[in-house]
Amino acid sequence: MAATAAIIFFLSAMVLSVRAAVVEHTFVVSQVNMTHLCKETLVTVVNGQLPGPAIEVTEGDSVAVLLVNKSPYNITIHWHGVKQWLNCWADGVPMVTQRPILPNHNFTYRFNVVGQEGTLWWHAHVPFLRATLHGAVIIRPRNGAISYPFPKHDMEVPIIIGDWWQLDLPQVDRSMKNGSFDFFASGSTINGKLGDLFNCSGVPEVGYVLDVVPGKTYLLRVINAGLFSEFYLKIAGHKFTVVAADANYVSPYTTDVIAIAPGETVDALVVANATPGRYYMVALPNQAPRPDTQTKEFTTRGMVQYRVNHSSMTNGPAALRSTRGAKDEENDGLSGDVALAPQMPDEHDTMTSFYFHSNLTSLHHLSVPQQVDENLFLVLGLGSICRNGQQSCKRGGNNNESIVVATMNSVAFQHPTANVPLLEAHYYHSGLLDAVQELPDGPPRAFNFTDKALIPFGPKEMRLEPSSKATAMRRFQHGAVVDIVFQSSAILQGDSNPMHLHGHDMFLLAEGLGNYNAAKDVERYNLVNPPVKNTVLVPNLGWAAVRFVANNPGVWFMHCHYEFHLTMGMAAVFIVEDGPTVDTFLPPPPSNFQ
Ligand SMILES: *[C@@H]1O[C@H](CO)[C@@H](O)[C@H](O)[C@H]1NC(C)=O
Ligand SMILES: *[C@@H]1O[C@H](CO)[C@@H](O)[C@H](O)[C@H]1NC(C)=O
Ligand SMILES: *[C@@H]1O[C@H](CO)[C@@H](O)[C@H](O)[C@H]1NC(C)=O
Ligand SMILES: *[C@@H]1O[C@H](CO)[C@@H](O)[C@H](O)[C@H]1NC(C)=O
Ligand SMILES: *[C@@H]1O[C@H](CO)[C@@H](O)[C@H](O)[C@H]1NC(C)=O
Ligand SMILES: *[C@@H]1O[C@H](CO)[C@@H](O)[C@H](O)[C@H]1NC(C)=O
Ligand SMILES: *[C@@H]1O[C@H](CO)[C@@H](O)[C@H](O)[C@H]1NC(C)=O
Ligand SMILES: *[C@@H]1O[C@H](CO)[C@@H](O)[C@H](O)[C@H]1NC(C)=O
Ligand SMILES: *[C@@H]1O[C@H](CO)[C@@H](O)[C@H](O)[C@H]1NC(C)=O
Ligand SMILES: [Cu+2]
Repeated sequence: MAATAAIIFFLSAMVLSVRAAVVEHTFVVSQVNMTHLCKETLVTVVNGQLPGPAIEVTEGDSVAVLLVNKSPYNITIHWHGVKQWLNCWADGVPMVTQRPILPNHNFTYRFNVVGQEGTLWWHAHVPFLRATLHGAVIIRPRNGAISYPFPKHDMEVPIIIGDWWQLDLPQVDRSMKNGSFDFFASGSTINGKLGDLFNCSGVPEVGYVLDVVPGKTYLLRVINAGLFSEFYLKIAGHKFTVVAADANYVSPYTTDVIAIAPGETVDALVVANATPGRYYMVALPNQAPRPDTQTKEFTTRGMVQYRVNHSSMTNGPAALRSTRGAKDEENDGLSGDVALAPQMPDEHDTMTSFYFHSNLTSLHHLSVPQQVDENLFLVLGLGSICRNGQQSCKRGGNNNESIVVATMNSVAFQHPTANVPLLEAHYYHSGLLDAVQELPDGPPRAFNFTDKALIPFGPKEMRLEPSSKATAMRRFQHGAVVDIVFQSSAILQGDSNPMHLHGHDMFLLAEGLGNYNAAKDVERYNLVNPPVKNTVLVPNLGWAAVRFVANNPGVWFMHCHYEFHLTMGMAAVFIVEDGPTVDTFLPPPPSNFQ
């Protein structure tokens, strides 16, 4: 009894101390030279690291990050998936929620992490610079290991999939906004390392190595920080048990492949139960098949390496700690062995991703609101606008007269150009937002959204190209229940679209291939245990239906997490009005706002 009481006392003391915790970081953004593929490249990073530092918190903690900008660029940091309850000011979208942090200036982000557990991440919300400005946000339950709703794990490992770019990224952004698109990364990475599928002058690149101890269980916190691609992740000889996605628990789902789109996170357990040896961990980008334009994409790989259990070696924390970099003297006997490679899906296999995503369900039954207040049908695709504000022009890829843009319901987002951030204009009722265009409820015209004949330039798609450009917004009453059907279309391309909503999670009610058809698809909605996501992958030539409750007052960005789509305009702003009570009102800006 006494012992139990002591333990309970100890736990509650721990909870109390945990509740009070403020996790502090200083992020110095600067440019450093890094050399890969025999080429020195100037990259913008936090604290000299790529990926940047992980923020590790316990649910309920507060976070304070002092951002010191020693780069030549305007910077903001977005805490991707963090709900920012009544704290839209800290959401980090330039000119939407805050003025950017100018070179040689600094700013402190303060926010609480409440009601979320699992893996999220942070990244610059500056076009393309997030390629090198990102890191993990790890949220552990308050009561430690006993609170995880899945078998105990021995070790946690972030697995961040990314790209290696050798281009001037802000210039890539400007070019894409001006209608040219031939820009590609030079490689893919796992935890910043390209791996031995890349070499220059015959010298292979260093790869990420995860040292494992036989019999131990590893929780992989997988993040796709890439700009352009969905990825398939596999480890030869091992299975994953997916336990969470976007910091929401899912029913344990055993699979040998993880499919992950930019902006998504997946937590998966891996048991080191194979014959001790070396196993490749491979990340393969996938893309829609022809007639879609094929982009230059790269597979990357790292290694899972078993430690031999010599009697002289301890099996304790020291062995568990080292997960980075091969320590060959402790791996004797294995380094010469041939490593096993996994059989990867085809790069054009989009079904494996569709099945992975549509098989996820929430771990628990949820109370999904049944009464819907607002319905949006958002058709995602490309289009074009005339150069220099002309009324009519040649379409069909005529780069001299028109610019190809990415749209929702044929509106491309005009990134705000006023000198007051939208959130500030909203908060002070400045009138700036009165004149802005509303995001339309549906597309301007109906067509066969997923007709593959629309992909190549031609008379059929050309009729559908004309689009407009506006800082499109949508207002929601506080507490409104909103249904959105996202429909990927085939205009000029048949890409999938990872749609990300700031400040709210979404119930993913259903998804399907082809054109959404309310008459039969509403019946398929999962209102019992739908997965809860901040980023919903809308399948290529298919649709996804989501529901969310607009209860977090503020001005929230909603956009595709493919960087080229975002830059080209696949974005909008959701304004959630204040509610009637104190705890439903957006408080005034923090004191460190200009
Ligand atoms: C990067 O390398 C270039 C060329 O070697 C050099 O001129 C520049 O000063 C370096 N920049 C930094 C930040 O180290
Ligand atoms: C940085 O932001 C300031 C103020 O918003 C703006 O005047 C300036 O043009 C921006 N600079 C760049 C390089 O975008
Ligand atoms: C942050 O900016 C303030 C005001 O410009 C300055 O006083 C302070 O020294 C800066 N801090 C750092 C760490 O750069
Ligand atoms: C280096 O890369 C080239 C081209 O991808 C490939 O053909 C070659 O086998 C690689 N060499 C090594 C040693 O990995
Ligand atoms: C490794 O060795 C330790 C002590 O030498 C032993 O307790 C442990 O069970 C061994 N582990 C495995 C997986 O063989
Ligand atoms: C996932 O869903 C698809 C389609 O419903 C099904 O055919 C497949 O077997 C499922 N895969 C797993 C691993 O459950
Ligand atoms: C655009 O203009 C350039 C130079 O005038 C010309 O060479 C090119 O053919 C034009 N492109 C198209 C698609 O009309
Ligand atoms: C934008 O594209 C047009 C047509 O290709 C080109 O003439 C113009 O120089 C470009 N402008 C910029 C700023 O790149
Ligand atoms: C739409 O296009 C697809 C693919 O080209 C075709 O299979 C389908 O029958 C079309 N649907 C309608 C309603 O025309
Ligand atoms: Cu998109």
